Amino acid sequence: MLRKSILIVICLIFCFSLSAAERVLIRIPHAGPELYQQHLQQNADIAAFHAGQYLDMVWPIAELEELRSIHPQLIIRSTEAQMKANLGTRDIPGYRNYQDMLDDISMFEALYPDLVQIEVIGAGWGKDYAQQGLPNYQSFQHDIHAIKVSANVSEDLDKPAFYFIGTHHAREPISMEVCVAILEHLTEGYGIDPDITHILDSSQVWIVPLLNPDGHKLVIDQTDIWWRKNIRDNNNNGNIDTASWGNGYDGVDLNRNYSHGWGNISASDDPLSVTYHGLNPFSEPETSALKTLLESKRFLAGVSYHTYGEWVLYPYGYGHNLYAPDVTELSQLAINMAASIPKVGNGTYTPSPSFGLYPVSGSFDDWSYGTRGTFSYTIEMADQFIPPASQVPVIIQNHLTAAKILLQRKDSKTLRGHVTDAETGAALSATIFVEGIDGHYLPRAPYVSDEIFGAYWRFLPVGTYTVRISAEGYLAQSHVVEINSIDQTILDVALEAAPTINQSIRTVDDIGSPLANATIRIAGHAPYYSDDEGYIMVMNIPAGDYSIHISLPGYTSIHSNVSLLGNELIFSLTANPLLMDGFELGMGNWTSSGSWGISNAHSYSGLNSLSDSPPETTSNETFQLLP
Ligand code: 0X9
Ligand code: ZN
Repeated sequence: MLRKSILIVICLIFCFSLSAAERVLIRIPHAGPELYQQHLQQNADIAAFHAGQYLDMVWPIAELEELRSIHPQLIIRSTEAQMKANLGTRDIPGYRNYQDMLDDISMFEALYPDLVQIEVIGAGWGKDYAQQGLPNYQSFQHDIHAIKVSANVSEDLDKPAFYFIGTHHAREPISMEVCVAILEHLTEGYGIDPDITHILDSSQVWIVPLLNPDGHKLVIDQTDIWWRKNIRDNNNNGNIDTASWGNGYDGVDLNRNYSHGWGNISASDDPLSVTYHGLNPFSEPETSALKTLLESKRFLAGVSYHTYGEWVLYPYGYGHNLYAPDVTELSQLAINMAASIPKVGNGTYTPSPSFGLYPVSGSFDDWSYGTRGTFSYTIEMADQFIPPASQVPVIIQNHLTAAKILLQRKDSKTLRGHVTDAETGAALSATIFVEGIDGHYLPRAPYVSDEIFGAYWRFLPVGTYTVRISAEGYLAQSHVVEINSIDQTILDVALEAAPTINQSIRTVDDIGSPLANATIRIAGHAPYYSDDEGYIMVMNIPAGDYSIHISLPGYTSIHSNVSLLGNELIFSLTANPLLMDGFELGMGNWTSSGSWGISNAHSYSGLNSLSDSPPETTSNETFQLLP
């Protein structure tokens, strides 16, 4: 009895200390994909999902009982008060604010000037608005910093690049802490630990610890502990509208603002939503700053840190079942990294394609892999958004091995080399096409050697491959290479300038009759039009590989990569069908004679087909009308 009344008192204290408008993090145990889909469609703030294990959501307290009546097993994982307490103070190791972060990275730059260089790559909206004189943004004047870590850091040497990014999402501040820990680990280990020494001698590591400094301030200052987005002033009222616990009218979800698949699944066009994708891809200063950095050099691999769920995710994730062209090695590296990171409870992190968590569109990882070819990972750290400050040192320490596994990936199962002009030795930007991996049905940018050094890198599974190296104006070369698990395979290629040729191209129809007035587009040339005999003649073009597009109204266009070597090329175009009819809606398009009619006994597609004696029962009496 006594115990019961104590429980009631505790419960009352607990309940009254929560305001009705407040949100809590709830967990529905054993949730399946249907429940997840249902809440996704209702635009719920989904925090984490492991199919069959749990669905975690940020939920308004006012609507908690309603949800509990449907899911009595529901539990509250953390309250706002707990999350605030978790942030701790800097007296014990805890969460840094913007200034702490800046002081610390500047300290490493001062301590290790040959290894560390800080660059400002952009600023959040806060700085822009403050400079416009808006009073509410004066304490939000934040730059975005990128830290280059490499031996002889001030020189632009021929070293492949890697990245580690923190805080796309404001309420995930440990993602900044892990980035600073990587900086600390690499700098302190250089010259002492042979693995780290080798990493910094042979590569450049770029760390962007705080991509979303404005949003991060809202969380660290406890203005809105659930804030996820940046602080774009969506309603132009000069105020930071965070009043509704993460769902404020302002802000863009930076991890929905990239161009790859932008604006589709799990991204909202409602500015109020926590997953608002912004006005257009790269509408935000944070995402466009990162884009500029990542396009400035070849990044081989990198991690974008988030919380939570204890996952190592790899592309693609903009739809279900999208297995990327490099899936074998993308997943193998994820498996290796995941196995090295202990969970807060038992076991190690779970490797998965990103869609295995849930598909999202416009994300950073898909853009980085899809348009740059970078092996890009999302690591969902920890088992809650803001783990207690006292746990932070252990959790971030647990991620250092995985970071080094990523950085060491280039030392084995890798094809690399330089492409140069055979005569002058100048570096060439050439395409490195690996048969059996490239030309996949899911697009991914081609791997290209860089203009300054002519260097290229490919992570490949162990095996034998035919590799084709091509550059406009040069004769392409094919080479067979062996990739092994011990070290790198080096293939340096000197391309010969292609002789100029006259190339004749002919366009015909399916039965070989000439097609006049077809448009032939060759990359880098003005369009050509075929003559009455179906011919075009391209004069004085360097022999080599070209992308060609041929079109003619009424015919299906052709887009293909071809070698132009001087011998005549013939393209046959297939006429578009005048009418396609699956007979699903009856015989309205046709006049029949005799016993012709519709049968549903067999069909090419759909339910129906045309038959000379319906209803048919055996297949040889029914035929399909193909276009
Ligand atoms: O939804 C996200 O942006 C990430 N999860 S989080 O809880 N930290 O917000 C997951 C992104 C995974 N990437 C893709 N599915 N492409
Ligand atoms: Zn996140």
